[in-house]
Amino acid sequence: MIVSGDRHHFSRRGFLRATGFAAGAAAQTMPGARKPNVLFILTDDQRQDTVHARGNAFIQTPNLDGIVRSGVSFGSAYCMGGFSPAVCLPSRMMIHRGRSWFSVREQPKEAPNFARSMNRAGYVTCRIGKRNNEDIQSHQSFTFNTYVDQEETRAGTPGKLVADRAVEFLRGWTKDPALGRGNPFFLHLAGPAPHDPRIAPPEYVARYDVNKIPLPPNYKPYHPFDNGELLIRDEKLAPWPRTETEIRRHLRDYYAVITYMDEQLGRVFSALKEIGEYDNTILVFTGDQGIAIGSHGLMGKQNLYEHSMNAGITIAGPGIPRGNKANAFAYLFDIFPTICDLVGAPIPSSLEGKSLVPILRGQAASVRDTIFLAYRDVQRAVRRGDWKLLRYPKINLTQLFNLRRDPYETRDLSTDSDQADRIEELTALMQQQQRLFGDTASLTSENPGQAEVDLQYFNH
Ligand SMILES: [Ca+2]
Repeated sequence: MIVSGDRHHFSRRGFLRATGFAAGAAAQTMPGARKPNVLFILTDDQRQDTVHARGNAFIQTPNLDGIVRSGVSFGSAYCMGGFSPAVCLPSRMMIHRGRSWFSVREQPKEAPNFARSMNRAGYVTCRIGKRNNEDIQSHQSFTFNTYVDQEETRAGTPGKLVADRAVEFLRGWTKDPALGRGNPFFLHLAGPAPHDPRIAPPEYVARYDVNKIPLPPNYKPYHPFDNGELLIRDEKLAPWPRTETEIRRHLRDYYAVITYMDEQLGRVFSALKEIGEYDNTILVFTGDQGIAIGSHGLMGKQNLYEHSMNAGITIAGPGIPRGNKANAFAYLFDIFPTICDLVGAPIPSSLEGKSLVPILRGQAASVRDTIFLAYRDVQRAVRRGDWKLLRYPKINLTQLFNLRRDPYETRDLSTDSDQADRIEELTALMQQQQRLFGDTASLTSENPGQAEVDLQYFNH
């Protein structure tokens, strides 16, 4: 519980006592001019297209719009996928450790992580967020860490507690020399919103007319085949067929939570301005991955379509161009080396993530020409240029999409005879990426399962 007033809050010990933050490593004071602060906002299950300024005319997100308009947005920035249905976990491990999901689990405790690099660069590091399906081990490297999951969910105020504690931290940072002023801060907000249960205060729900919410262009009542993961929890959040009424209701609740959360983030931005640090803070915003909610007849994030894996990244702040869109490919695990690069901290040589700074500075058009996505051993995808190939090895099924002409992945071109060479080429690229990342999964089954979906079975 947070105690109001500032009598003892933000001395290191007092801050811990007052807020329940767990103490980890301390920053090392660096001589010379102070580096920019970093505020890294990682939302949970937030689709890239749920920000007004990114082109969703229906949703209200004035504060996230502010970041998008003042920075560079990477529109092809992917969660690489996951080794478990709780995709949050592998995604967050990859983000904290700067590694792909094929190697991230085998890292020794002393391996590089985001907070450790920022500590060494002289930052006071503070993480406020969820505990469930997070990289608990990496949290121990933060100077301060606190968990909010249960309280936040119980209260039905998604994002409020995270913002409360962030504001407390920022105000405390200005007052205690042991905490701040001498050292810049790295504040990482990783709250549980807008993950389900999606419960916003009623006045936020009332802002959205459930009958008018547009369905996603790739809305379908059913997924056309068994993608290997249709029986899990997320897919049971709505019955089959996914009716338009049901999906609109889910989207209304989702949007209401995002709007409420956006307002809470606005309080954090106000606190940054109040302490005079807004212009000296690099803002990074992404979701750990997206989600389907009716797209392709799916509800969850256990698939490799764009709405589920392409979460987008926006970076804004000192020295970063305003209102730009970057077409370059990125993985979310590029954020760690990118921030190190931006603040002049050494990038650990073992990382698989790459700095996006050459793109931000206009020195390079891209740092990757290929994106490889993987979900357990049941789905693989590869993207190069406008083309994306998806492969479902358990049923020997392939999809091919041209994302420039068909960004919503609705026209599968895999059976077009004039695409045979392209499929061969992209399959070889997929195999090459498998070798690169140490992925040993087979792309073909000798005894493939049934692709058709038995609806009676799935609705029980
Ligand atoms: Ca998530």
